[in-house]
Amino acid sequence: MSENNIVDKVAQKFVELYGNKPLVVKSPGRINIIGEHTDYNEGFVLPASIDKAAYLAISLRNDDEIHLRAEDLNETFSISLNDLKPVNDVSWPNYILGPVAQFQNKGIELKGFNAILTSDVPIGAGLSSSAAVECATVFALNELLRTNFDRLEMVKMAQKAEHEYAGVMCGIMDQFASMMGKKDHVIKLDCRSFEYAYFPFKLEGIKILLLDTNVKHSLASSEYNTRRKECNQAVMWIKEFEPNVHSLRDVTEAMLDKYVLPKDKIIDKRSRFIVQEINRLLKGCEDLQRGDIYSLGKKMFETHDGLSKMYEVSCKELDYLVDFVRNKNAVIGARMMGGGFGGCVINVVNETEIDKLIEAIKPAYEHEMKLPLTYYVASIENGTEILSY
Ligand code: GAF
Repeated sequence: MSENNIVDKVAQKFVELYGNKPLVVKSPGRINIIGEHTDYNEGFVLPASIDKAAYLAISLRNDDEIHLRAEDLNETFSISLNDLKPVNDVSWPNYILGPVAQFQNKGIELKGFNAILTSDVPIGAGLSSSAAVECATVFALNELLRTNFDRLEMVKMAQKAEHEYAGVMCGIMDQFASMMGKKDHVIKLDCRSFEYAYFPFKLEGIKILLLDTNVKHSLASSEYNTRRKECNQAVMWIKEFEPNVHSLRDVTEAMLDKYVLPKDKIIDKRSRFIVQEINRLLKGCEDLQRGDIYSLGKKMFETHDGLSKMYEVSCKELDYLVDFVRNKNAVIGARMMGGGFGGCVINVVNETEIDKLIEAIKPAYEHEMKLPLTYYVASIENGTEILSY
């Protein structure tokens, strides 16, 4: 469905249900070219917002009630502002309530509201469907309550919402990409200083193809939090001898050899991947600046191998897809994307070869994994914006 149709449909439904015209905010999902699990280690990432987004239609009420509807699930949920807390039995309201709590935490006087959510970001595909909803909610409330937070502050509020209401101790990448995206550009973000630069990413004859495994293994969020702890443990060990080290961003492989490897092989593997990945991204940005997409593509395969064998956040479905496209002319670079344990493989591909590739890989995957393979050609679009008032 086109964006205009989505907005018309959600606005019309809103009028039917609540009797007034809503504000409609769109916030997109994201891809990440390279730099995975580096954000919470104060490294760099290279994401972009895409043409799949969450849409929130919303208007304030005159009381303390919050009335929510998830249009795609045909579910509703209500709560009072005075009783705000994470919900246990369903997850989607948390991506709206978490952001509301951030306004409360800042001492802002809130009002109740009605909202309808609809989204075409596939859930569990590693495209940040949850960050998209969080960013749409923060942005919409900032507008309606006239709180004037800047985009970076809103990114931080959306990230905190994920920590507190979804229980995933995520880094800043997903919310930053959703909020700050720019059409046809990737964002090189320094996750320590929050300095960022846009790099053009629109190459003649080259497309981004997302292959969705349609699997999300349940250990995704618990393993995510475990990886964070493993990285922190390595930093603690190194810090004892190297006081200027604050995060894996400051660490070299020589330091890992000296202080981490002798103590714990697993923690060494995890942190070594991060140290290598930060360097790989920096070199990958140089490739992009030189227009050498083939060199960047090679690094994407290296990233996948590191995520699979060292960081151990891949799974057999993701590995199958990456191995299938390895050494195929159609594919310049491919790797699993996002937190891991399922979701999408991002492929940088030659446009003319896409149909042939799908014809080969779809039946092979479906036969081997007994799961459907879905695919999207993603375009890079602007970040969070108001679509209608
Ligand atoms: C998830 C998290 F939300 C991000 O912050 C990031 O750490 C990513 O996994 C891995 O790079 O999407």
